Amino acid sequence: MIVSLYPKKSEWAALTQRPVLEQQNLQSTVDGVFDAIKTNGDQAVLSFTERFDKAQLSSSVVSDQEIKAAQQRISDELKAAIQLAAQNIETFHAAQKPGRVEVETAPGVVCWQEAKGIQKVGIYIPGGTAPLFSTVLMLAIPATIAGCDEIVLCTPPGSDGSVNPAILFAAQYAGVKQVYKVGGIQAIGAMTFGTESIPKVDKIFGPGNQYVTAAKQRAAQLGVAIDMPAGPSELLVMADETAVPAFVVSDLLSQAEHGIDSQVICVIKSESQVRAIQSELEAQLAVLPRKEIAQKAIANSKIICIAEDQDCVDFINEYAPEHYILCVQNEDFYLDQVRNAGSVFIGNYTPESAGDYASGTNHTLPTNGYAKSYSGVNLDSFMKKITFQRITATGIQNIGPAIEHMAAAELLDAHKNAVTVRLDYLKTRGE
Ligand code: HSO
Ligand code: ZN
Repeated sequence: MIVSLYPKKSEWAALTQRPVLEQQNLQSTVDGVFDAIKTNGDQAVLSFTERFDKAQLSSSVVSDQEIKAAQQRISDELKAAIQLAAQNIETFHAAQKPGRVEVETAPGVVCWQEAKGIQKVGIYIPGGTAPLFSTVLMLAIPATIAGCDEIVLCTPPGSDGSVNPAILFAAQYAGVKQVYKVGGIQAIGAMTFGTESIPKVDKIFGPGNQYVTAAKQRAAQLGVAIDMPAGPSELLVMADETAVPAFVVSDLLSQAEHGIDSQVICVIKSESQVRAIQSELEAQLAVLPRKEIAQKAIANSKIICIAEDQDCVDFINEYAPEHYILCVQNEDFYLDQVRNAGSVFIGNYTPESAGDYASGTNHTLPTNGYAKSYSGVNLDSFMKKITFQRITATGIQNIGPAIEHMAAAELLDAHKNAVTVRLDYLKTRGE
């Protein structure tokens, strides 16, 4: 890890930067795949699956038999763990249900707002080095609670054409009825245009590599909503002397093992903590199965020593971490001042893994500084709010003249007239 001792504020901009990945021009690849899917539907999808995932399939649909077979391939312990996690996720997201808001803003003018589930949502679950079946729960459970009519799940098959059984189990457990073996750009393209077998959706959720992210961006331009711009996982730990170094390091590594482009930051109050963290890091890294990956991420990662609490807080808000672990004595001060973070984990016994799997909060969170302006996925992400209004004769008499004046000032006479005809009508009836 890079160590930075008491950096000047002028150095913060560089310290809050994320590792920059070589960006190839992905957009032309995305366009090629999208065009083919738009014209040739399933046939194009299957041929891309053969080309990119090396799987020869006659259909992308995951059959009921495959889902049943998956149940048998998972241990009872894992099933029970998934069920516990699912319950907590369900409890926390169900509590987020918004109520109806109704107000009589002026006599005779009643306005109200109701939240409705987005009709069709798409969930993308990547394959790759770790099959993240926990993400199935994080996306499908809130979608169900929100009242989405259709949940479409796409995930890439292995070269033998099979899908990870835990992904299938989690999908089935969370109530997903449509699962397709399709990954990468072709999955996003299929959910954007719809094919003979894969439905077009209204909003696409889920993480993915650079190709998937570029495809989601193109989908957004084509009118399909997306959850947020996704990037590599990151974690910032704020630790004073009350933090246990072994815990701090275990958390740093838990995010570092996601990918070589992950980044972890440890902010400490005193340079006397550096040694303990570094030696703990060496010891824990040495025995980590995903050491190769974590090591590369750790090379991009930083220990930053900042003496004053206010400066620590300002730095953290500037970095805007996806995950923020707070392990300090004066936690109230820090909690009071938090402005930019995806999800906050407080105290020695709150590892970030808890939020990744089973405490109940969502793990789909804004990365790359987007925590300054985006929320993580939550129940609201699967809903839209519709406003309603009903205005009585008295109501239009109350607010009508103001509307007429404003419309005239905007030079929009037809707008004004829509009020005038009604007010005149009421006048002729003596009301
Ligand atoms: N930490 C990841 C989510 C995850 N971790 C899934 C393990 N499984 C999101 O930043
Ligand atoms: Zn994680």
